[in-house]
Amino acid sequence: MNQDQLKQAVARAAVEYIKPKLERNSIVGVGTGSTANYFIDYLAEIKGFFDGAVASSEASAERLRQQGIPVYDLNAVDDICVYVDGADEANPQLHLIKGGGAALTREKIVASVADEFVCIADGSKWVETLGAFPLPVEVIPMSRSHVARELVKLGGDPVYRKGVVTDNGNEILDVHNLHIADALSVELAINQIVGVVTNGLFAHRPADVLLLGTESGVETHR
Ligand code: ABF
Repeated sequence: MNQDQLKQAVARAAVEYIKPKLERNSIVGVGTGSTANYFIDYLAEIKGFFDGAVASSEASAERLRQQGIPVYDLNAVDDICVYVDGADEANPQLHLIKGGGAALTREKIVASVADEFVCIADGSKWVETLGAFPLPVEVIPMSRSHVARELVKLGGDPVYRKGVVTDNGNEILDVHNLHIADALSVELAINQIVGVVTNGLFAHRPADVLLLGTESGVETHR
């Protein structure tokens, strides 16, 4: 199977995984990216089983609407039973790097509200130690150079993602060469830099379940 087929397999597995948990009034949190896009397409097949969705990006909201799934503002819902989203890296503790698609802030918000976070990823995302994938950091535009200097003090090499403006009107720094042995500490340290909106480490709110697409099938990690 190629990478795309592995993404489809985990997206399909996620729909099967969440289906028994859904009730007519359930709201599903939906992430961003190519794996999440497959999930949206398969989710449409069971749209009678739940009420609607909260999306982590404008792009996913648009795709959900096109599939006939009602999209709610997060402020209009009390509860999200499950959030399904992809990742750029995942380790055995189910700590993640996310944000390659620049949607990390909304992803972290929806993940923090959800009762359960189901991560879906092809096997290329599985790592022992996070950090080979550059860590995305969303910054308030006027603080970009200041935040970059502080990230250098933490041992990283930040690169401005030129031409990208997030759904929140902010900018992204991608931090290279971080060997993240202690994701909990690094997540906190970066959050402490003034001007940082969010960083792409999901360690304090890791995935609850990871559905990982491999050649031998979809593995479930908890
Ligand atoms: C989002 O999509 C991310 O946080 C991550 O950056 C990305 C994964 O992309 P893909 O599913 O296209 O590999 O979930």
